[in-house]
Amino acid sequence: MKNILITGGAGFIGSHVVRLFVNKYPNYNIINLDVLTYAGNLENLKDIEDKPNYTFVKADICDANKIENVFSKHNIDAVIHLAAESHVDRSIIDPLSFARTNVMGTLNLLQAAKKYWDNDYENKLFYHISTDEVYGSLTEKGFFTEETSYDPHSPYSASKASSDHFVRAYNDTYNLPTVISNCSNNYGSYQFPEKLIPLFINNICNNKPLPVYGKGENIRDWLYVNDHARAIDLIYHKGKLGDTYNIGGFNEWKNIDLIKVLIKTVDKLLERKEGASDNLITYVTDRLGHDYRYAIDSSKLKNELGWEPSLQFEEGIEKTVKWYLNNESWIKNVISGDYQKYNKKYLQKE
Ligand code: NAD
Ligand code: TDX
Repeated sequence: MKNILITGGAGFIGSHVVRLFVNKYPNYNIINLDVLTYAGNLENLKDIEDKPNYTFVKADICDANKIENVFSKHNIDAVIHLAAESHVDRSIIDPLSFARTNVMGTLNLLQAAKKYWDNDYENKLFYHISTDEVYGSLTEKGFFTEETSYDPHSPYSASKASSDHFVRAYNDTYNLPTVISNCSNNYGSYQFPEKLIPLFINNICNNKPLPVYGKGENIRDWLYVNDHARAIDLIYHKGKLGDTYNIGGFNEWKNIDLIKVLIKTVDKLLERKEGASDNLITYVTDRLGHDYRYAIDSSKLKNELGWEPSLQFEEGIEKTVKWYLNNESWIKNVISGDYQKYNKKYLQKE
């Protein structure tokens, strides 16, 4: 049995990674460590919570003593680190909590791994999950490769860049076996409805305004969350120690064009007249320091490890919209805050 600590497993991407590992690898013990911030929802993992190879631990990655205890109690062999404050708009309002969790929290985990593994690094791995935003912003041309210099602009991306640097420093300085991946924007089920896609799907359903920042001309590169989880599985098992892998779908969309696809898809599935929701588009003040364009070159991951996205965007978006329409109670619980009751109920059961 291998004991893998996955941090942030109650969040959007983490829940997909936990589910994939628990179901695919019955010989791995998956320890999901999450402090359950506003973004952590144990309901996301309802279908696997009773599996024998799954354990949930409520803990803050900034609590060094607790993290050390978790390493020794569960005899941790590997870490897949996703826990983070992840929303750019929140980082503009409250940069300090991003530094605390994303920088200090990551450092705590690195320290615990270094101390607990104590130079016996055979079959050990610290896998850090990061973002394409660390590379900054592109103009019309070019892509982020693994060699692109870091140039973060928001407090969120600056904190993620800092955590990436610390992970590399532990590899360079102490030989800690690490690997990093930097992924583009994810979409899919269980995403907290503060991010563009779930927020807008919900607003279209409920005839609420769609707040488009600036002129809606910023460009993002979108990847289906299950394809990110598949890439993490592959990099965890086959990635070269000390290396970085970019993950992206070569799938760039101008925000306003993506929003039109969302409107069309929701209206079609709700059997509304074509164009019925177009008037919901509302241009609002731009995000401060809004990065213009992200675009990932993921050819290293394709050429070295054979990964490719499994879904075309139109198919992924339709699946995603259908999921939110079929899981109205999930989204209602998240918006009303009632999902916290599920978290409490689950913790009482523990
Ligand atoms: P999310 O906000 O949905 O989930 C984050 C999870 O981390 C939550 O469950 C939260 O409770 C937990 N958490 C936060 N602070 C914690 C702390 N101090 N201790 C323990 N747990 C804590 O985020 P996400 O979108 O799933 O992103 C996961 C990771 O992937 C992040 O590191 C993010 O930077 C990275 N990433 C996200 C995207 C994206 O498009 N969402 C793209 C690339 C990379
Ligand atoms: O209400 C909105 N209106 C709007 O125009 C929101 C929430 C967003 N936007 C724009 C801003 C961005 O250009 O849509 C684009 C996408 O916004 P977000 O969903 O907030 O994502 P982004 O800022 O691109 O960051 C995401 O991708 C990289 C994740 O939140 C990060 O965690 C990840 O690292």
